[in-house]
Amino acid sequence: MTHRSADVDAAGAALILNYALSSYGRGSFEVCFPEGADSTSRRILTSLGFGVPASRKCAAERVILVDVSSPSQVEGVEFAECSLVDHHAVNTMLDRCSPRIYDPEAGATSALLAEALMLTGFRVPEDYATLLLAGIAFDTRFLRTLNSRLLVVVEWLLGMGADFDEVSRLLTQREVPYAERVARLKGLSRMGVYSLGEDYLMTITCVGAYESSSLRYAVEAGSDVALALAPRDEEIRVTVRVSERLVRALGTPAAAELSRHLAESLGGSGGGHEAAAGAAIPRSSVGSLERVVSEFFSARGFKIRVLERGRWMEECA
Ligand SMILES: [Mn+2]
Repeated sequence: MTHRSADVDAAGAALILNYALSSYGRGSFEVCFPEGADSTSRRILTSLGFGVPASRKCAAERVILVDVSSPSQVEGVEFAECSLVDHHAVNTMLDRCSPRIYDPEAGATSALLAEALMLTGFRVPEDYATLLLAGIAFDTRFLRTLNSRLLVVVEWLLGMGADFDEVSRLLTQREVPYAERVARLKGLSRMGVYSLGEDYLMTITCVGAYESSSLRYAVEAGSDVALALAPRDEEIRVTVRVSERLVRALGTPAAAELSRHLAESLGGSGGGHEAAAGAAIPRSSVGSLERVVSEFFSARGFKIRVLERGRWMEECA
């Protein structure tokens, strides 16, 4: 049994444990996910051809808790005895369950179980190997906390046929709603591009909605300052992002200051954080926006040049 809303690590660990125990042919095992699986694990389980256990009441005489670190994660689950497999740094179930496979250094419960199977000479089928690798990748944020022990486990899983390309694809893919994709693409196609001094770039665009989503792409594409304008009745909502390097170079909360400057110069309100902020300005002031942004950066020693005017101004006028 996993914790509530099983994540990929919990789901992978529970399914492989069930597979391994059932393979020994003794006893009867069943996997239960209290409150089902979360959306990422549902997607991964389905794509890899595993069924997604339905959300239901979990109850048994004896349970093996997998990736569970506290009683609140299994609230409502009925059991008399428990065993435990887990890797959380803090686990308040340790006294309660026996036997335990517990190792806070393991990186993921999937890694802990894969390692145990590897050391016993067990072989796992390809789809299970991929699922375990997905659990490991999920909990270690794509192996950012890699060490030689984990690398050996990953190598073993790859040897069993785990498909890392598939894991990356499944873990990074998010279902993006149609309207959000339209907003991002319109944002890109209308974008104006400006140079700020020698080494920095600014972009301005106009979208109907999903400003943050568009801005993420503007920043990822190289904007140090990115503005997304969205018309709302008589107002324009301006959302501002400033790259980490420019925040560092300026040494001041640049996004918030720019937003405040826009509001003060154009008549509106604005504020926020160093790298993310926003303002609302009158719709009639769109024609002055370029000039006001220019003033702001000139005052900080940056000369602005137009590299590509784009169509944001017409679209947001
Ligand atoms: Mn975990």
